[in-house]
Amino acid sequence: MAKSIRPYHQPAGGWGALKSMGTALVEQHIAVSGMATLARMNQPDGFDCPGCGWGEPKHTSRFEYCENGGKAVAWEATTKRCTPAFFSAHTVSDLARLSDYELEMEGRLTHPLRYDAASDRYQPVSWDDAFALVAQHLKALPDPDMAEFYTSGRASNEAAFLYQLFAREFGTNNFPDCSNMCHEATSVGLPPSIGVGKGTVVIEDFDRADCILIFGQNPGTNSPRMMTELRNASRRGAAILSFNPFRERALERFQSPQSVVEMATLSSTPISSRLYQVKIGGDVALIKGLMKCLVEADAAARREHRQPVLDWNFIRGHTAGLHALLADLEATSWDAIERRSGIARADIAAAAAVYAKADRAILVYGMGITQHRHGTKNVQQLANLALLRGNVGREGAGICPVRGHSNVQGDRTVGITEIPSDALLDGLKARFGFEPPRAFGHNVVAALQAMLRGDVRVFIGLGGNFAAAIPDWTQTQAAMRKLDLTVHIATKLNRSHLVHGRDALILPCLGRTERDLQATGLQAVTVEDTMSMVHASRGHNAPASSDLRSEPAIIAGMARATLGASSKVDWEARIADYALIRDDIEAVFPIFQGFNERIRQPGGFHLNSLARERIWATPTGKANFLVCAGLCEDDAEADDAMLWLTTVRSHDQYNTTLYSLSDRYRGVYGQRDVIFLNAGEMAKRGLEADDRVDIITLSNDGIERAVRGFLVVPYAFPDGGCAAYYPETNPLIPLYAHDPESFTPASKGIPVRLVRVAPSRTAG
Ligand SMILES: Nc1nc2c(c(=O)[nH]1)N[C@H]1C(S)=C(S)[C@@H](COP(=O)(O)OP(=O)(O)OC[C@H]3O[C@@H](n4cnc5c(=O)[nH]c(N)nc54)[C@H](O)[C@@H]3O)O[C@H]1N2
Ligand SMILES: Nc1nc2c(c(=O)[nH]1)N[C@H]1C(S)=C(S)[C@@H](COP(=O)(O)OP(=O)(O)OC[C@H]3O[C@@H](n4cnc5c(=O)[nH]c(N)nc54)[C@H](O)[C@@H]3O)O[C@H]1N2
Ligand SMILES: [Mo]
Repeated sequence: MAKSIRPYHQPAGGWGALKSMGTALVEQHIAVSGMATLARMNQPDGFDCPGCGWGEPKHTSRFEYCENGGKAVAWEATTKRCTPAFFSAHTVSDLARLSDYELEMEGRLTHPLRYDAASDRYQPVSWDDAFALVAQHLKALPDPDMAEFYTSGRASNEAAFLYQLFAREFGTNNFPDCSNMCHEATSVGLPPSIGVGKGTVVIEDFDRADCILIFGQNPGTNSPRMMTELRNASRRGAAILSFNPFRERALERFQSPQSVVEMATLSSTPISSRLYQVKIGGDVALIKGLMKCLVEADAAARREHRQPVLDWNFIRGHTAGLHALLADLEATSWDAIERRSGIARADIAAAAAVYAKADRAILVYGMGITQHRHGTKNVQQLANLALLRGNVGREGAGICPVRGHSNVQGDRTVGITEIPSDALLDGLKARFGFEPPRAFGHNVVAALQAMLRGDVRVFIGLGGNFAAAIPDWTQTQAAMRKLDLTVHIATKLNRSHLVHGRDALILPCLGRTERDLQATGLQAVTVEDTMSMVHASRGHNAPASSDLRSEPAIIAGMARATLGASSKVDWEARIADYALIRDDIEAVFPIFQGFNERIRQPGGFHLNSLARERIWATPTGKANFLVCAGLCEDDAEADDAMLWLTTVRSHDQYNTTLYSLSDRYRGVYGQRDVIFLNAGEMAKRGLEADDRVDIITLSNDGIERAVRGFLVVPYAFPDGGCAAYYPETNPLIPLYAHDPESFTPASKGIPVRLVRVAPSRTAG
């Protein structure tokens, strides 16, 4: 697609979405078979969409998929193959010059590969030799904590459980996880507040809510199936308010590809009643402003003997800490709130009035909230806002963190965590009879810090694209190259396979759309969505190559080779029949009681969340209002030229996977090296549309971090901020720029300055 910038004026969704999905199928050479595959997606007997973690309404509708789910399936079900012949034709240094887009467009990996330093090529290796190499390196470590076991959130519950079992029997709790870069602020922030680290709503709650607040989340792109709920809510007359620096198109107007009428008449549904363009990092200020309005309105209502605005029955019966919160709100000036949030007091008051009027409200949020140095504080202030009106543990109301990967939540539930509870470790010990390590392990930031210190020798990645997803590439990728062994269990070639250790393996696995045949027959796996619904997933496609193995089988192969005969786990039996793994999960985690039985119910089953029942598993036994001092100005240097940079996803990418170089809803075509900022900020810097700039981090450790030659795109964006795409801007994110509580990298709040590139450099 030719490079251009053309503002988009259509509603989101609609014919553009169908056309784009069709193009994705054709590009992967699967137009006809692709449609058959899609028909099985999210159906009772089919596979779970490998795209996002949004829930499905009971798996009933005939075509329960969306544009981007369709692209995720096309990406996996492609007929293109990346074979040993391809690797023998290219050195790894050559491959490193290809773009991320080109690497993945080579298609599905077909054969296990081992890096050969003499020829600088990946060469075929047998599965047994690959497992033996893993074992050799792991057994050579003086300390099991010198290995890192990374997980990306597509792994099934069965694969994730076996993976943590292997690593813990081997002797470490080092589980850096994609979730550490994603919703960790939720996992850390919500438990002290409401007693669970997950959301409290189920999908049916969206049918009953009067009001939906959406903070820092872009559903039209990243969880398009959520648009069905939002569209229905909007048509019922529910108020939808969005708080986002971008005017995301799908938050304004949506044409449902599943509505015959909208598609035929080219009509569409307005989504947000109002969109508030909050400044980058201004959410704590905004939320404190909203709470201040509620408290003021409540005082006025009580003076005038009208119905109170705060839910006093709930507050008195179920919460602790209100007085400290009130004192903090009192001490926060409107001046400071307006300055930091970028939203006028009158506008905040209008939003608060809508929220105050709603009997049942859902508070939705995404990466705009979690990926900040104050991500945990953001999450907790948002919970305060919900608690003030008793919007937790009631039908049609609740807190809804929208998870990313399709099973990232399940992976955590079944034990992928670097900070295991005693209950988890005791459960493993009781079931398997080995002594699991008790010391806490590494999250992503800690793993990278350990690599930089030289304290890590082996990295194993269960899916994902670690080297591209992490911050601070120049430093962190250099550290990865010094490892003794890197192992990637993957479906497609990506950057991480090229940023390799001295020894390196690529182990190709089955995808979710494919048949998984083991000794006792075809296997199903299970996943948990963002609403805590657990259900089975069965692939129907023929595997991309006869040399692929399933993720559980690869993990078992590594485990058997490493732990040998002394292992307490019968790995073969579990691979022959995954139902045995589910029995293990049930034995270790009592909430999975009746697991194998319950996944036979169509639509699966719900993992109970105590907060939904207003049982508060917190130290006070109550839901806690938690105070954060100030407005989270973070520690940016006072610098006039400074802008906050937020790194976001385009409409045509899945994390580090690029489906194309365009971003339809933001009007960007054929390119990704662009930076969005507003006319005022451009004028201040003497910039014009089409200028190119270097983006330079205001680092406080003396290391220069820059990306070069980005095209300036004027955009109605709040003052003081700019936006660019992830992962191209990951070199700008210092490893130290993370939330000190959850260790989430601050991908949505990096202080930068811009330097105009001399036209002579642009000309060529
Ligand atoms: N098609 C597709 N689907 C996906 C993914 C994908 O890449 N492609 N990724 C998956 C994964 S792993 C995840 S975690 C989710 C991510 O889904 P989202 O949470 O939607 O992630 P982002 O696009 O990174 O950013 C979300 C929004 O935050 C806004 N934002 C940026 N900074 C701020 C801020 O300071 N305050 C506020 N209030 N808003 C801000 C951005 O403008 C953007 O609209 O989607 C999942 N689904
Ligand atoms: N600057 C910045 N950085 C970010 C973010 C941001 O918003 N801004 N977002 C962060 C977030 S929210 C996340 S979740 C991480 C994502 O980090 P990761 O989860 O590590 O990255 P992905 O891009 O999702 O991984 C894509 C790769 O997964 C492999 N894969 C796909 N399907 C399968 C499968 O079924 N099995 C196996 N084994 N492999 C498979 C393919 O080889 C593919 O190349 O990035 C984080 N990094
Ligand atoms: Mo994510």
